[in-house]
Amino acid sequence: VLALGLGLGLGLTHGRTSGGIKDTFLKRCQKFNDLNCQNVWDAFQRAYINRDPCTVTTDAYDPFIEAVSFKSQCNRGLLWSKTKEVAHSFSQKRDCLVTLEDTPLGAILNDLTWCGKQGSDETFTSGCPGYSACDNNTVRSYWKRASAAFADTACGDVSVMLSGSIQTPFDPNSIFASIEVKRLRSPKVRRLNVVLVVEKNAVTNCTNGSLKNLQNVLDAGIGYGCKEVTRDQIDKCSSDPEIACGACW
Ligand code: N1C
Repeated sequence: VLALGLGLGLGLTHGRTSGGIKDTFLKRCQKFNDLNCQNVWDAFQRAYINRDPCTVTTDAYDPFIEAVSFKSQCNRGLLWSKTKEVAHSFSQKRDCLVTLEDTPLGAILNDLTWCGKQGSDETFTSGCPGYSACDNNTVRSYWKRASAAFADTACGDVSVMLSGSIQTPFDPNSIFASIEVKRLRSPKVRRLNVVLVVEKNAVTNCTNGSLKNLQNVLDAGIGYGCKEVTRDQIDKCSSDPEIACGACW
């Protein structure tokens, strides 16, 4: 019993797919009319099938990323870090800003967990190592690779929603800091606008030290702006299409 308990606690059990993730994947994929979803699924699986779930590199997803290439998002790209829920609730209701999850690469895999196992040709959806359990984690490598592809399509003015409820809104360990910012290049990208989401429990503002670091690592020639915007203001704009996007903040 102790061994079983430990096994469960350490996440060593493997849940089998009963077609669950494949069904979800294909259903979400089919909303995008121009995709051959069976091919897309095959390319996706090839990244991690029959591999130890801690040895999947970002490159493993290259064929999948290529199968789902997407258009560039001039002046509409919305990045986020620690603000997933508010960023998506806004971008899903308003067309003026687009997150990775509004494109096939993000929409198909949002909130899913998957991994393979050496010696098996199945996809597992439980018992996969946790997000921070290992460097070449199957799911983490995917978000790193997809985020890089999304940042590569950014051009013009780019927005990022960061959280004013934490001490380090620009967290060097985040995907936003470690992957996306580095791929924003002048002159293709003109400006980065930080929307610092301020809720009642706010602990910081646009003078935050980590935001100075953000300005320092931006490619020379990319302009920078920061605005503190209350959660209420964002929600109001999400739900009222009459408000012009440019007047939201
Ligand atoms: O590490 P983060 O955020 O800074 O990553 C966010 C950043 C966004 O700009 C997105 O473009 O990277 C992209 N991205 C996703 O689109 C995404 N969807 C779901 C990164 N991670 C994504 N996830 C999951 O959210 C991922 O599995 C991981 O658990 C979080 C990243 O959250 P974060 O630290 O708030």
